Amino acid sequence: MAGRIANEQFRSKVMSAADAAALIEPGSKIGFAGFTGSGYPKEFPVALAARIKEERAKGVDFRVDSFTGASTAPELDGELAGADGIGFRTPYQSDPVLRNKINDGSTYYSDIHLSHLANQLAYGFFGDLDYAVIEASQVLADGSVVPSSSVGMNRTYLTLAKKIIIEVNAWQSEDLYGMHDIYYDIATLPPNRPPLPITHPGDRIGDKVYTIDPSKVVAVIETEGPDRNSPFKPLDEDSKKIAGYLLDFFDQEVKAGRLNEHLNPLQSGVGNIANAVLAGLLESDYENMTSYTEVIQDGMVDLLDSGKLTVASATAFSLSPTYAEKMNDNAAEYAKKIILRPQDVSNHPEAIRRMGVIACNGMIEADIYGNVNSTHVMGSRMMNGIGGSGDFTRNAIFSCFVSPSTAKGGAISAIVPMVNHVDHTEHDVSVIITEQGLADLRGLAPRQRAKKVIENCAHPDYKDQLLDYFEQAQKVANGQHTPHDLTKSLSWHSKFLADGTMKA
Ligand code: 0RQ
Repeated sequence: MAGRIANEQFRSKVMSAADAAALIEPGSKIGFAGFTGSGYPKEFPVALAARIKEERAKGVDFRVDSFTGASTAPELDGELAGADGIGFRTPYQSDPVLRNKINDGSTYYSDIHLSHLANQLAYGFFGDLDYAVIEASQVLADGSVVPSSSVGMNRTYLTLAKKIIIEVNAWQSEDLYGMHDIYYDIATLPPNRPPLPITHPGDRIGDKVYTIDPSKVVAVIETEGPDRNSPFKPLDEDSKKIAGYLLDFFDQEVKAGRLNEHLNPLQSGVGNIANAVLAGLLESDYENMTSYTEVIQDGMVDLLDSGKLTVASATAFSLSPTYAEKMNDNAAEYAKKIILRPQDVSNHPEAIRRMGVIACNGMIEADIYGNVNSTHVMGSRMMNGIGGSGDFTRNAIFSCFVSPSTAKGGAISAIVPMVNHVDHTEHDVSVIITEQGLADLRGLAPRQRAKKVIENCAHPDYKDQLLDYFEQAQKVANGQHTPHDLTKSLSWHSKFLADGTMKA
């Protein structure tokens, strides 16, 4: 392990996770590394959760404010939430224990676009950051810090925090060195920020390492735990159908001359449908594709291996355990084709708009007019968060949303009269796809969209009910642009809460 910490000043700070956790004061604001289950600190949060429980047993109300890159893992969000230790949390999360704390009201959660957080922290909207707790794959002799399997918010946390704690994880490959691209000029606040000089997903514009102030380092912890990602489910028929419709849509766009035969850089969300789309691309005739996205999942690694994808830019891995091992074993090779960037660069609207990225993300529900809800269940309950979906959706050349047409065994329709929460407005959504079909909403007015969404995307069990609503809305609305019956527009959700089904 000595080889992983080549700098004497850092080596002199090596201590146990419990000793490092003892440094933290109640109410501290901590910026943690971690993005979609990769590159998060493995031991410090567990030790901090243990300390919080001990202090609480003595009557001390001990909570911290937790900032991350995006979702993390049971050792971080799960442990700290389980100890009732998180007072405030931002941005994206997906841990079931934390989700419960947010929904029972014991943790405040602020759901921020992933590309916005660095700016907002720098402006001081969240107060001063006390600690950065970051995972590294090694510390070089000159004191520069080599990132591990995610970059996320780390550059910002290391720069803004008063004190730094580093976990150096020997499970992460040393060959990750060279894969990262840490761009610092973006931290220059407007109006003096220079243009983002990315014109191709493969462009490298920054450093391979984090440069930090060594006097801020108060603890270094040696770890060797793996990233905790779950395996993908085998591809089901609905996911394959949805992927098929999307690929047909790409073919249509190529024929129409709006895309060339390499497609534009692809952004693909997380989850099984996104993985099915990537598997579909592997079988397709498309060659020399590129990706400008947020996370690299298994399907993207397969595309890189096949040579069909030439380069992938992201901020983190979101790999199954088998693929994470494969990445570690071959990191030097993959570093030639994969670039991991800070999330304010991977998700930057300027680059997404300039390169005409094609965005494809999951949704909870869409309404007949094309508004999309990615985050809320029945109006009030948080699922995960908006993540990077908004960064990509508004700025992409085409923004696609995918979902099965029903949830909870058919008791919920994913196509509703009015979404119970809006994350992506009708102005930003180009295409909606369910296993029933694809609705291309481009160039259509709201009432034209409604017919297409109901006809092409709704489940047969809900089609008549939606048509009835649409007809009734046109009769009673106070205008015919986006007709709604305000006494009924959210009645499907309240019916589900009362009766356990949206079916009339
Ligand atoms: O819940 O597991 O309890 O049954 O939502 O649904 O169908 O498995 O879909 O895993 O792709 O997630 C929008 C949540 C979809 C995700 C969302 C319930 C359903 C199930 C999951 P159960 P599925 P997915 C880049 C892009 C926002 C962030 C984003 C997401 C659970 O895609 O978080 O896009 N997106 N980031 O039963 C009630 C409905 C429902 C519903 C599904 N209409 N009502 N519950 N569910 N539809 C990546 C990052 O930013 C990191």
